[in-house]
Amino acid sequence: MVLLSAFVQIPGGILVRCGVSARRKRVDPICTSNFRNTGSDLEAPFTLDAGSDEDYSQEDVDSILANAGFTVAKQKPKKAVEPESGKKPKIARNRSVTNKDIIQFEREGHVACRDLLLEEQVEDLREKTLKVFEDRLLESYQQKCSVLGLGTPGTLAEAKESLETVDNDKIPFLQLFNLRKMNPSLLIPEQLAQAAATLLGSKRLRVYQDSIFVKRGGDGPTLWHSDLNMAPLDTNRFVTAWIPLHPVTEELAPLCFATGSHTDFSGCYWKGRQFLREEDLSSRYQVQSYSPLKIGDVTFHHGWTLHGTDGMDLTCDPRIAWTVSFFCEESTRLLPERFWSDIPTEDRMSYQRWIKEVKTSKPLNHPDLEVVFPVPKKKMG
Ligand SMILES: O=C(O)CCC(=O)C(=O)O
Ligand SMILES: [Fe+2]
Repeated sequence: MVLLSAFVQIPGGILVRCGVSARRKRVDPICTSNFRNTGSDLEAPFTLDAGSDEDYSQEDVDSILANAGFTVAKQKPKKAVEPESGKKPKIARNRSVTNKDIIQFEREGHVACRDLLLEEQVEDLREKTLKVFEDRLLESYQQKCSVLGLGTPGTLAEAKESLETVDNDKIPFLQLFNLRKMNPSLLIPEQLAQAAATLLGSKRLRVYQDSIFVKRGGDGPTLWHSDLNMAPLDTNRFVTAWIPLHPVTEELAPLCFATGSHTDFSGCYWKGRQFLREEDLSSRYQVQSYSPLKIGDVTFHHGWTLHGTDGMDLTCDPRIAWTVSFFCEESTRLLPERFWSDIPTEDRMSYQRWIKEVKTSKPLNHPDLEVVFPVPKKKMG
């Protein structure tokens, strides 16, 4: 299949960017919200399938569009990325985000991209993230103690002793932030950044944080929450990729999503933002997980989507996931008075460094929040 893109004019004089499948002779409009968000600049991220075995000219594309009743607009489409003949594409790509994925993400606030990553990529991520996690175990325990109001213990033994005073059910997982900063060879896979940019309809994307979640046998549920509720960002354009580092079945606490909650403005008035955390949400939302998930599958949830998990049975092996959260570059830092008062503190260890160094209401161009899309040369996996 060859995918190219072109701008076409639909009745009313509106320009829409379309994906054109020359072999299948099909034209699919790219999500119109991308078009709206980018205003008069119609460039939007669009994945081109690099594994083509046939070459189609612009004339072919134009004639497909004309047959489909469209008028081809003057803007030139981006050139399709073709691998050099006889060579494999540099980044092995199992699949990329489809228009259906984009629409599902916009409507439901979550989507699973099966086989987005290659098995060897996930194995590499597992090895590197677990090594950092083991080396920094104390930090992870300190974060947990601090979130639970138990201060900052100086040793692992002290931390474990403190946590023993807390009901297991109140400890959802061990977590460590920004492992990519602790091991520079831990790279964000290109497919991930590309997929996130496509889902958000963003031309430039930064990383908010990466994080490992180690949910051990006997750990309690991950309470309902939305990631943006904990992030000091002024934005609606934020997405988290959840990457299981091994196959995840229903017993291993897959992430569950409250469908449509990212656009449910009245949800906060229903039970109150904090009270929602332990609520059974099934009377208001369709709650969905994507289990079983296999290695290479990735789920994406919007920054405002409510999500959580069940607790883990005592006999279960740890369930381990690595996550990367991305936001569109035009987002700004929230004013302290709008943020600090009643916001859960889970992410504080993650942002405490850069938050002091960026001005409120200004673009977040801090080196800790690096640009990952467009994909920088050399820096990604
Ligand atoms: O893995 C978990 O239990 C929680 C993950 C989560 O909250 C997230 O990815 O945003
Ligand atoms: Fe989350």
